[in-house]
Amino acid sequence: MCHSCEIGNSKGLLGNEKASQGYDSEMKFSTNKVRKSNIIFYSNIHIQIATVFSLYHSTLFKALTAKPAASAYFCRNLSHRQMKKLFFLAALFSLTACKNEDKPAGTPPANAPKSMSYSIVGTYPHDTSSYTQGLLIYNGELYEGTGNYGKSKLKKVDLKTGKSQQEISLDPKFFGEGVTILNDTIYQLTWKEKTVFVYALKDFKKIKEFSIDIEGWGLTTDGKSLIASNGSGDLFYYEPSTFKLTKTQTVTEAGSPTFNLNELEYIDGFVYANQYTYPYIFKINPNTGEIVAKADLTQMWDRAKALDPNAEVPNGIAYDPAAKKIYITGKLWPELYEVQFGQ
Ligand SMILES: [Ca+2]
Repeated sequence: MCHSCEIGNSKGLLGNEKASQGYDSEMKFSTNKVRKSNIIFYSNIHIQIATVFSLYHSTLFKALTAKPAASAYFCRNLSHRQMKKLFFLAALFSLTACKNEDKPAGTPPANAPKSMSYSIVGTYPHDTSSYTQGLLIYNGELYEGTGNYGKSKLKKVDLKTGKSQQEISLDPKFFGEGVTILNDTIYQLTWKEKTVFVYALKDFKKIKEFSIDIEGWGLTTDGKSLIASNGSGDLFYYEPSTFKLTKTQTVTEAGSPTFNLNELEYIDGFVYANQYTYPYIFKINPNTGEIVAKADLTQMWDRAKALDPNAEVPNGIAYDPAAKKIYITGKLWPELYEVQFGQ
C-alpha cells in the first residue's frame, strides 16, 4: 500500500507514518535489547556463583584428601549432611552454568527465518511515474497496478521497454492497490475505499465491484483463493466469485506476529511479501503463517535510489510460473529486475 499521498498532505502523512512505525520498531528492538542484556547479566552472575562453588568444592576436596589436619577441621565443623548439601549445590550450579555456555545470549531462535540471498539476472526499464502497488505476470505478460489519488491505473506493460501497452485510469477518488489475475479475470484492490474492482482481462472492462472490510494493500492468488494483505501481519483469503472471507492467517517471524505486509506474490507454494517501509521480502509458509526465509533488498534499493533519488520503498513481486522467473521493482523505481533467490 502506500500512503504517501493523501491529497494536500502527502509528505507529512508518510513522514508521520514512517516515524510512528520506526518508533514502534525501535521500541521493539530496544525492549529486546533490554531482555538480552538482562539474560547476559543473569547468565554472568550464574556462572560467577558456579565458579565460586566449584572452586570451593575443588579446594575443599584437595584439603580433605591432601591434608589430614584440614580434613579433621572440616569434619569437626561441618556435619556429613552439610557436606552433602555443599557438594550437591556445587554440582548443580556447575551443570547449569555449562548449559548457559552451550546457548550463549544473543543466539537467534531456532525458528528464525533463514537469510535468503538473491542475484539480479536481468534489468529492465520501469516507469518512474508508476507508484507500484501490484505487479504480476499472467500468460507471460506483465501487469501493474499503481496508486495515488488521481494517478491510479491498471496497466499491461511491455517488459522490455517499460511502456504501457494497455491501461485504464481509476476514478480520482480511488487509490489503487494490489492486483492479481485468476481465470482471465483481473482483481484490483483500493486502499481506504475498501472497494475491489473486477475487470475482464481482454479489454479491462469493469465487470463488477465488491466491498470488503479491510484496507486493501497487497493481492495475489494461489489458484483458488484471492489472498490479500491490509498492512497488518495477517493474510486474508477470499473466495473469488463472492469475495467472501474464508480464512485469516497470522504471519509470524520467529514465533511473533509480523507487521506491514504489503505487495504479495504466490510462488511455488509460498507467499512472498514486501514489508512496507523496510527492504525485506518475506517467504511465508501459507499453511503455518511462518516466515521461513527473508531477503534483504537494501543493495537493490540503493541502486534504484542512486539512479533516481525519488525511488521509494521496494514494492512489487511478480512470478512467471511457465518461465520460472521472478521480477521485482519498487514505487517510482527507474528499473525492474529479474532476480533469482538463493538459499
Ligand atoms: Ca505480486
